[in-house]
Amino acid sequence: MIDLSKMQGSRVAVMGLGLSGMVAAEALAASAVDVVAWDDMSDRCRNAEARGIPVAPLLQEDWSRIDSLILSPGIPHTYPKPNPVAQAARDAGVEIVGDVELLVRAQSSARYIGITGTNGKSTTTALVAHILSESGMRIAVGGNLGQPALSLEALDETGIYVLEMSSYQLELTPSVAFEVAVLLNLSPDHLDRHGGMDGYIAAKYRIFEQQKPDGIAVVGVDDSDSRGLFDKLTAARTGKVVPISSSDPVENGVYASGPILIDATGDQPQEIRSLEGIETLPGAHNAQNAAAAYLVCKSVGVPHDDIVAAMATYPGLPHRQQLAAVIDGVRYVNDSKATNPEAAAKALSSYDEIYWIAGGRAKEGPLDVIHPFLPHVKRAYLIGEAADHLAAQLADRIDVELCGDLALATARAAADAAGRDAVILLSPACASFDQFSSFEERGRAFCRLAAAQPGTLRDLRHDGEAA
Ligand code: UMA
Repeated sequence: MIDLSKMQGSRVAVMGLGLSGMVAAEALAASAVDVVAWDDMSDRCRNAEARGIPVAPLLQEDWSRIDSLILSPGIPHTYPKPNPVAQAARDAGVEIVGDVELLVRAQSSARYIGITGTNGKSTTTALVAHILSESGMRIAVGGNLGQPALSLEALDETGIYVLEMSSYQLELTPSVAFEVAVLLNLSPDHLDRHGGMDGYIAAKYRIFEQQKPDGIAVVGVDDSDSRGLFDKLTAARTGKVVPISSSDPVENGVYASGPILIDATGDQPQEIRSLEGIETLPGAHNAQNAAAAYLVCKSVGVPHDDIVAAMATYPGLPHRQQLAAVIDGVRYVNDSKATNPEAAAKALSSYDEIYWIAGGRAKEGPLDVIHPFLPHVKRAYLIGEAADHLAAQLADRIDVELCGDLALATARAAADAAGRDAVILLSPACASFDQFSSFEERGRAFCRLAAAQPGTLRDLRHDGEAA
């Protein structure tokens, strides 16, 4: 846990006692900072009190006595409308920051790598962390990935924080100067929180805003919004802005030609390696993730050969195209993290013969991003609130079956795929909250259902494939 004793003498309010807020409140209390915390869920307040954290309704506080509000990333402070506590802080001129900002202020001599983008940021963050630690560097990895920033180990100038940064967190981290900052891609997501696409892009742009002149910006150029941001950044600064692409050659950048990664940052384009056979990095989108990870690791001094070797041993992340089970040759792939159509399209592009389980609570994003990959789909098994809506959009293109829940969908897909060289893919293109508490719970349920299907289960532990 990070020592925040530099903040002693100030009075700090913490709003939101979920994963990140609870750790922030604990770190402040443990550092003898005058802290007061609140959550609108009473059990979270009770939990905090049991841990020795002072709890009180923040709306009743005297805001003239408070120096900072530490706001959880999931709590709105602008759109669709500010949470009343955030509004009270703003009215009183109190700064509103997040837990990552406190980390950066406390560990000011450490090095920072930041990774954002609509899709692929968790994989890229985990891949960078894997390569850096395999090469012997001292690192700590977290942020939006799940490990709250203030629960990480304290690092000095010999260590690197590798942080996945959401648009929410970027808005609450005004002073971070990333040595290397990555923006992978942009597609509509969280638009309600940013007042539309322009606000979302502006939040993502913040990852570059405090970079020093020698900071490196790595930017995906495969979608028009990211390309626009690349052009803006190139025009706005003298530092290095390096493009990456999963599909087209880019000058002075890194790109993929099929599964082969190519480094074109030098005089002559050089082959880095092929990603073929690395089961934890399937599909063109992972080529973009690997291109970004290569550039990040090269920029902080990891030798080329070490990067190439470590990519092959990347263990993968649960719920992101995770190979959950193989039964009589049929592969069950858990991609529960694909909560929007854009993310599901990436998984659908990665396999040839797919029995696709989709549905849940519908999110933003047009379904037509999926259309190019529907020829890979033998049949779709639709679940949850969005099932009828998805069926209406897909039925004239592919075979669909309304299954209601995940158990029936998995059983129906297993029966249809039996005896084929096929993938049963849970890539829902929807949020999980209609039937599960989180995408993780949905993914775990799918893994259990997969392993329970009839047939001979291959032991993945000996392959190192399952997370
Ligand atoms: N709350 C209130 N009043 C409100 C709204 C919320 O009191 O009006 C309380 C809730 O009761 C809850 C807390 O605030 O206790 C919510 O906190 P939070 O939603 O910010 O969630 P945390 O548990 O702190 O998790 C956060 C990130 N969550 C979000 O950004 C929504 C996690 O990212 C992150 O892993 C974690 O910090 C550790 O850094 C998750 C996420 O969904 C994975 N991120 C979004 C995404 O990836 O798309 C951005």
